[in-house]
Amino acid sequence: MDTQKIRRDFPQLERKINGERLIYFDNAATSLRPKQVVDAVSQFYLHYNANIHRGIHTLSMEATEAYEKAHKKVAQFINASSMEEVIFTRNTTESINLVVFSLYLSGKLKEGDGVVISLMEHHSNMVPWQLLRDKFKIKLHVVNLNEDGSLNLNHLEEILNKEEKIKVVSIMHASNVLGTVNDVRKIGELAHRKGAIFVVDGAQSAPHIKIDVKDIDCDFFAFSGHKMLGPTGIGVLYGKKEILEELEPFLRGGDMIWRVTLDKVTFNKLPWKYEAGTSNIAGGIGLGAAVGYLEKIGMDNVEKHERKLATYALSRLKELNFIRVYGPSERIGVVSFNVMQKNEKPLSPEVVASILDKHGIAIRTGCHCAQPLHNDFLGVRGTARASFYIYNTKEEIDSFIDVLSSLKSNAL
Ligand code: C6P
Repeated sequence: MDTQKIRRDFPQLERKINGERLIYFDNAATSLRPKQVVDAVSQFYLHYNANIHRGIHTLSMEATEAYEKAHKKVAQFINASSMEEVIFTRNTTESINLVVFSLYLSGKLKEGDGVVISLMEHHSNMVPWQLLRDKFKIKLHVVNLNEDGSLNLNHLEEILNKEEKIKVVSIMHASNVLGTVNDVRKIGELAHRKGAIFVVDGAQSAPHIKIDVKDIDCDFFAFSGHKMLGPTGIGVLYGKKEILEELEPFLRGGDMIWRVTLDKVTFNKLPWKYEAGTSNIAGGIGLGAAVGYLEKIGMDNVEKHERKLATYALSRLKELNFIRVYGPSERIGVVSFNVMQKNEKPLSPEVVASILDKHGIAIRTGCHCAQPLHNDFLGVRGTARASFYIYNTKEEIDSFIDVLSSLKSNAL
């Protein structure tokens, strides 16, 4: 993998921030986009802009073909059986909401039924299920974590053995705070043994790890385009065909119908049954280009590169005894930490981030949309987080460590 060659595709990396060359370590929030993705989007807008599935004129057919081709590319990327199993949404959040409300509307979840999530979940895989709990009396069970930030599989088994009516297990593949990669094959096995539907939040795994939905054997897999070089406003929900056929769509209107009378509606074929209204056509085409870009590099190479960076960052951070790092040693390229003061309280992560920003280094701070994880497990209000991607280098990590080192004498 030629990182220097890859970097040339990302003009934003040339930017100077506060007089310093940008070091972009905020990839878990959103990645940068290569020229190839921006070009694919602008080609659509400049040369064959038209609505899809609605015209027989040349432009509409070209746009339809490109949009459908993007579904096919994504299907291949995650090893889905066909594009019928690939629904384009706005993002992971919308994908999970689609699952939640389609299951409820279809009567797959009723009062007294149970859903299992975990304490490490992002709000996107927590708040929609809480709505079912609060409004429709669905029971919500939360799996605890082990001390090192891995999922407590014994606790999951305990819940599945004890509770009779568990209908859904919905767990993240990789944590946006701890970097933990969950054993989704094992979790899926346990869920299916119970007869439950298995939903995976893949927002932090699809950009970084080769995904094979058949191998995971999940029923749903949700992810976002903008974290994997694609445009914002485009996301994916993979669903097993037989389940998608059976469920009712919750977003309704144009394009998702086959026939409408004043009394009755029949739905369009998959995946359009779940894509109501005019789609984010340019976004879908851009996502297709992003997937093509990643495939050229090879997802195994992407993962190897990031794990190397994460291991290097962890070893360098260990040199700084005033830094507390959260999460297990085996992880994807996400490192959350706090700078500890002499009084054992963390220095505000926002102060740490603004000092890094002065040196052109972009990281994220706060609770990363995982407040229960911070409050009930980490015991801190927030953390600072560096997250890596294909264009990041060890040298950038060295610069990051240099700035952090200076905090010992300057800030504490
Ligand atoms: N996490 C982060 O900085 P959306 O916003 O819908 O594209 O993705 C939501 C989401 C769901 N699950 C996980 C594990 C995630 O990490 C995210 C997004 C970003 O950590 C923004 S909060």
